Amino acid sequence: MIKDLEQIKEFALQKIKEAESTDILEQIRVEFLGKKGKITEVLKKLGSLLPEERPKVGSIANEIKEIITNNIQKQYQIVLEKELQKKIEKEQIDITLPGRTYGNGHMHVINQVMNEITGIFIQMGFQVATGPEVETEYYNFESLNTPEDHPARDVHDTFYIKPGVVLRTHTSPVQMRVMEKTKPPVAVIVPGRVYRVDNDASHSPMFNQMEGLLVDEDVTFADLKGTLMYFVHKFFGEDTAVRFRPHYFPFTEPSAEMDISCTVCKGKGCRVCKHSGWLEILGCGMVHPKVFQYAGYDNEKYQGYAFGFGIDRMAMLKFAIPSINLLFDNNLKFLEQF
Ligand code: 2U9
Repeated sequence: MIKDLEQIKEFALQKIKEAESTDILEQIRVEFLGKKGKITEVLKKLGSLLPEERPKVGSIANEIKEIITNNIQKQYQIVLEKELQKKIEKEQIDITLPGRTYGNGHMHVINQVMNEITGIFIQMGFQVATGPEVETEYYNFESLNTPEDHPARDVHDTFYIKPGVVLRTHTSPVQMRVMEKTKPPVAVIVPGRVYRVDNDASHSPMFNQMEGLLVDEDVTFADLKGTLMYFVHKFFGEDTAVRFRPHYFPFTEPSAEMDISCTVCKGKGCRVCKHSGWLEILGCGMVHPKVFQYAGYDNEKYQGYAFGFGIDRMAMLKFAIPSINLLFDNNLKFLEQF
């Protein structure tokens, strides 16, 4: 029996030495020291021995139990250390890997263009003015010499909030408000959102406009031409040609529209300029005497010029953007190009 016990011990120690995980060590403990374990099985046979042999065999068995227990504990520590090491290696973070980068946002192309245009006029001495987008019919139409029966005042062209109150159809009411509060000389530009009942590839019900107004003594149409030509050459390039065509606006007299040589074909003729070589970019004129009367200005003493254009249209022409909707869809693939 002692021989059996010695063999079991050797066998157990060998297995413990080879064990590579804490799970296996637990299995070994059960296999040798458990209730149905190998040592227990031997001890069960103790009764078949002579009474004088029992204490000796019993004490050897206990000794072996202790040796196995100690060895399992020692190996347990070694294996645990190794397992921990493996886990650390597996979970190691490579701090030299480049981090995740997040693209920087940037200004919307409309704001970029708005700032560039504003900058050009500020350089020339204009001040920036803003005003409400919900306006009275008086400031939006009447004070600008646009009579009640004018087609622009129709519900098919203007969004009415309630009788007498509209979403402004141009930024002109701001200039009227500025004139009411300020004595000439006045030189303002007014950027802002405007609203019209209109929706197709080149029209959106909301768009961004920039208007300008200059009032002083001895102001002529030549000043207007010079200012607008300076602006166009700065914004579209020095080689841009301009031409003025007579037009009609209720708030200016005389009035004109200004064209520039096509930004795509440089005037040769293409699809964008409908083979004319020219692109219409703005409207302008000398402030109508009646508008000065509404503002309380002496229309004998003062003259003024005014102009207006769509900022979205300017951006479309500068960057050859085919549809105004692209500017408002917020598609990042489109916007990231600017
Ligand atoms: C006051 C007096 C006169 C502003 C002007 C235009 C001509 C014009 C349109 C062009 C395309 C706007 O974006 S658009 O639809 N504007 O053609 N605007 S003169 O004249 C004024 C404004 C205010 C007190």
